[in-house]
Amino acid sequence: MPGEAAPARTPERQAFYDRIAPLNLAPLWERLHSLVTPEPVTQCQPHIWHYADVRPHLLQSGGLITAMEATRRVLMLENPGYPGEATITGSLFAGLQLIMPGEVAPAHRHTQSALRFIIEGRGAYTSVDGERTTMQPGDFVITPSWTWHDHGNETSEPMVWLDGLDIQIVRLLGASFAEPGANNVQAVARSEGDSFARYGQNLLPVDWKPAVKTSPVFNYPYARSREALVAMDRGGPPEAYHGHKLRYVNPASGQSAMPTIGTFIQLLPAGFASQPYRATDGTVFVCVEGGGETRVGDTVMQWLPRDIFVVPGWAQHTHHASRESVLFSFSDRPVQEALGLWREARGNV
Ligand code: GTQ
Repeated sequence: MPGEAAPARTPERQAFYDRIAPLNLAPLWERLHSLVTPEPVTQCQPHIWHYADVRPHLLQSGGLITAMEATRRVLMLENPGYPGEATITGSLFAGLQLIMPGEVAPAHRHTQSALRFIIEGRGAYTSVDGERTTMQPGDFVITPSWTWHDHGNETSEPMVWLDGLDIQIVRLLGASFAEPGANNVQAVARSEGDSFARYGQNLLPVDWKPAVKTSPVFNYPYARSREALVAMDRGGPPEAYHGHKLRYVNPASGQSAMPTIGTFIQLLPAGFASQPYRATDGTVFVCVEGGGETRVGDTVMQWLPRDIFVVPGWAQHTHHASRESVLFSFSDRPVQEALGLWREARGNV
């Protein structure tokens, strides 16, 4: 096949490359095989962060710096294949954010979209463009692009959530803008639950037209998602590759709840083993309930509640649930689908 390996680098060719380098020119034929690969090639490695290992360090960070000074007190989950690059897959950022009792993470806005998946603690709030939502474990909360947001914890317990952001996508596209708010805590403009009432009940305000691509529902409570999964499990057998898997949607469009990040939740019945599967979107998973393992090649990642793990794009994998388990996940699938690039393969390679 053409392009499988670079042509020989003769002294005459090397001399030519050296002559053109000062002109900012380089020969494609030296690089073509590594740029246009027959299949996806990624630095992303499968990896798991066990919450029991991470938690003591996260809490220590609470004594090291305030949320106010840090702006966001987050320990980034850096993929070992991308050391120092603040990324968990090639395209997405993930981190664990801690808000201590009485703290505020000051208001700001940026073009990056963020998701929060609540890991520990209950009752802290995040504010999005003047509306607060109180967060419970397992809730999926959205901060849409360019919306003002501050977080606060008025409870007596530390609050921890997983942040997922499209930082690398926005950077690639050269579209990063950010600004601090005028006040640390933004004024409350609507009562809590307003968005959920208007947009989260299979109803929409008559004559309403969405102005943005992100879902107007900004908290998808775990209680609701879980209820749906349990009903599906009662209703019939799990699908062979995913168990009972649902995607979070924007009710205004039927598209993903966030334009750049796809979010999913799945129930794996006790004893369930998924069939081998791969897709081009590298995916971050959180174990919400249960316990089991995910196998990616020779790597076995054993997960318990609050553990976070990553499966690289195009890596064949299987999930094995030793107990009834719930996994939340997110990936760049909507971006790939919008561009006609997303692919999956079912069954053994
Ligand atoms: O909460 O606004 O993990 O701006 C990274 C960047 C969280 C946030 C992160 C952010 C935020």
